[in-house]
Amino acid sequence: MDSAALHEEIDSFFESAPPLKDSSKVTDKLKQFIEFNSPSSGEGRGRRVVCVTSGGTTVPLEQRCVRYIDNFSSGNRGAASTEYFIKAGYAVIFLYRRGTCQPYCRSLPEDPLLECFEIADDVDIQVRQPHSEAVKGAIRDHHAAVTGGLLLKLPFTTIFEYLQMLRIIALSMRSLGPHAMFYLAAAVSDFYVPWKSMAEHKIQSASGPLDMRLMQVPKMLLVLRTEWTPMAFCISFKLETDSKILLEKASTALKKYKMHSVVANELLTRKEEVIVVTSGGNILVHRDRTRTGSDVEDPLVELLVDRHSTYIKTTSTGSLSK
Ligand code: PAZ
Repeated sequence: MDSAALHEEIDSFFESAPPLKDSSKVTDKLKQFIEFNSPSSGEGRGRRVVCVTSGGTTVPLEQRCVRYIDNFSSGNRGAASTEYFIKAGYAVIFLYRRGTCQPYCRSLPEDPLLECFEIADDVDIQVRQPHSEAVKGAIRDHHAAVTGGLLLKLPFTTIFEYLQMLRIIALSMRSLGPHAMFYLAAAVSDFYVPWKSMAEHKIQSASGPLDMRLMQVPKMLLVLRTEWTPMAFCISFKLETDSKILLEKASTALKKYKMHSVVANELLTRKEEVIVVTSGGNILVHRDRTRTGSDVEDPLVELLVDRHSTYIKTTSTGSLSK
């Protein structure tokens, strides 16, 4: 597809999408967060800022949505990576699917409110003993990240919300130049029903089998990379279930969307290992199997932070164009 046709598709996607609720609030929050962490903030922070996307997008089938198509992602990758980026000194914009795994909450039980707390003497609420350390740790680390201006959390549900928010974030991060990074771990829908051709009310089963034509979601990675934030360091993810096609698909994405790296992972082994595909070759990254509870995101983020440092050095000495 040529560039004019792609731009036309993207414009039509945004024009027909339902307007993002609270978009001016989101823009204000981003402005404050980026100014606070910006190298030119004058307050000596000068942190790098990474946008971590996490969780899957939904595709509504009805405007007053009862049914939708979903993309698989628990949000564990994004939540864990956020913690490691913050540990490495980054400020994180966490663009996440509502209801998915959250940073610092990974070691809590699935239903933390009901499982971690109990009522004492019919009056006070207290933490139940086996969970006390995990709850204290989660509250302490989460609070420190948010109040310290290191973590901004922005939720999405649909593909429309996700792409509108990603564009707002990218445009806001432009001023950070090479200090900005995108770590695009969200599982983003490939097909969607355009808002204008979508049924308003719940589709009725009495009308027989459902025939539905889905349009392709325009590929926005190249536009993000070359127009929205052309100096940012960009990492995308590629998930496949068939190992035979994984690396080829990842290296096609690397070239097609001009990514700095593509992290290739298989559904079944994604928590054990990933392969970082770069123009200089592929790097296998696996979790430290000698430590129980270690995360693959630990060495992965370390590698990418290192590469980002090299990128910043080379762009500021002018030896690398974009
Ligand atoms: O969220 P999770 O930890 O369950 O899984 C992470 C992942 C597999 C969604 C992510 O690593 C990924 O590959 N995201 C991109 C998916 C895609 O190819 O669209």
